[in-house]
Amino acid sequence: MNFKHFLQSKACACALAIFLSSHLAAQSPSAPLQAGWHHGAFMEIFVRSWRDSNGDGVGDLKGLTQSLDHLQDLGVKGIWLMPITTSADHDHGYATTDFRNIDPDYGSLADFDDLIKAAHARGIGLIMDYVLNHSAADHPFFQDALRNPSSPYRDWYEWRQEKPVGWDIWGRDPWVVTPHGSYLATFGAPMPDFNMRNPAVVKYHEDSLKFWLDRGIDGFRLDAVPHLIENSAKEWNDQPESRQLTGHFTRLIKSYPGRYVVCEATAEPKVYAREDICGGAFAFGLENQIAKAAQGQAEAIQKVAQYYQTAPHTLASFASNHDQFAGKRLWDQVAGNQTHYKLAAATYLLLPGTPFIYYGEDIGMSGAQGLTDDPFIRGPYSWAGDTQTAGFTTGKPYRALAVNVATHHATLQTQTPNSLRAFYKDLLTWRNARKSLAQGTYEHASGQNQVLSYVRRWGSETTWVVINYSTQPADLKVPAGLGQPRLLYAGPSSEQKISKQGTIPAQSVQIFSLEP
Ligand SMILES: [Ca+2]
Ligand SMILES: [Ca+2]
Repeated sequence: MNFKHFLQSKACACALAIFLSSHLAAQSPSAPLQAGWHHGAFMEIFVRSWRDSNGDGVGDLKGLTQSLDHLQDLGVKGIWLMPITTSADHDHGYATTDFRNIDPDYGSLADFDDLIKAAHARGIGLIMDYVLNHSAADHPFFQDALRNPSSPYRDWYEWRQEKPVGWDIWGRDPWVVTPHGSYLATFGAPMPDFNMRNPAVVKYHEDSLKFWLDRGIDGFRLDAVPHLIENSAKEWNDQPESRQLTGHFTRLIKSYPGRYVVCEATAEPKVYAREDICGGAFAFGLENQIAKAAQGQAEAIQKVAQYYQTAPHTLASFASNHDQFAGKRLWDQVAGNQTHYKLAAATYLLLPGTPFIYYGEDIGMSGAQGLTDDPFIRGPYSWAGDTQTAGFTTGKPYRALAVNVATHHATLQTQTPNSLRAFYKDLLTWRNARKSLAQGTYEHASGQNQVLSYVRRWGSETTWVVINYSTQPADLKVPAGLGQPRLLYAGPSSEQKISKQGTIPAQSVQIFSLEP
């Protein structure tokens, strides 16, 4: 009998029940989630483009809350929300104007509380972007510092009376000249860098993180952490002080039970995945190999096979994200080839590392019509085939819809056997069912002859994954001494049965249990 049944069966023990349930709620605000929940797949969601609940053409938190069943059905265990705090950019949200409030376009704090509760009820954890390095130039603190050199907030930012010389960050001078001195803006004039050596700024961020943790958020995606502290014109990227400070914030977040941190650290993700810095970091560099491997490129298949032999398993793998430097949407990377698309998905969903599926990737969504750069990959989610609204809004979508909205949308994808979404769902079902796939070892990895194969073990459970990227069948070579293979799954399509004993069909995925 579990605890819930005990309470239900003992009506006369209601006083005890009330005491225990309130006590438990106070002790562990993240109790609704299973331990290790963050080893399940996440979806990265850009709320502005996910679902509009009120017809203003802009996605919002209520729209997300109303569509959680769609995510639960897919099998995701976590959601990464791109910034939902009040911002000056009215788009991506990384130019924060209030670190402790919800962007009015997205709703209210009450909507946020409802979202957390509804997500937890479905076993889904929620992490949100938090931007440590900078605020918006429109933030009241910066505006005060800009206008008044004796402002108490002047030392919250990086001001110099004389503009420093010799700086070059990604081909640009990061110092912005004003009538009262120059300020540092690594990501451009609208986003001034905080002075992260100022204890008052660190305390402010600590209190802001606690503000969200106390509301029940399950963790954070920490933005641009190698840029927290700069030392000189030549020593600005990934300084030791930035690593130390990131570790400080991670420890604060993880002082709350069950919380998860994943960092954006593009140059050195393996370092930032260390427990003393972030614990989790996006596997930048691997994403470039995934689509290439899916298209059968032998060198990329070998690189994928080798990656987690040395990389920490706490890294977070992905095929694309909201930044164009990480590549176009997967659909555009593989030029709409659905076989390649499925092989790319299998490549990262079954490996170690926490998979982060970019919203729309589950339905084969393409880039947005007529747009370029980041907006191209941040279009409204295609809920239905309506070429005016995509089912995203009852009004006019704020941004152009996906090029392939008529053919690739959630309604059709959920109804169609062998759809891309059905394939994602199959693989997540196996990942969720087998702890060896979610958290196990990575052994016997091989990437020879366009076949990727490896073994994952957790306790007595052993899983063998084989992916054949070639257009020809390949021989199966069972790893010696690990038991007899029993086929659990063969795909991507149901037509792809094992052609004959001891071979794997062309361009297919097979998952085996290895048993004594
Ligand atoms: Ca709206
Ligand atoms: Ca900085």
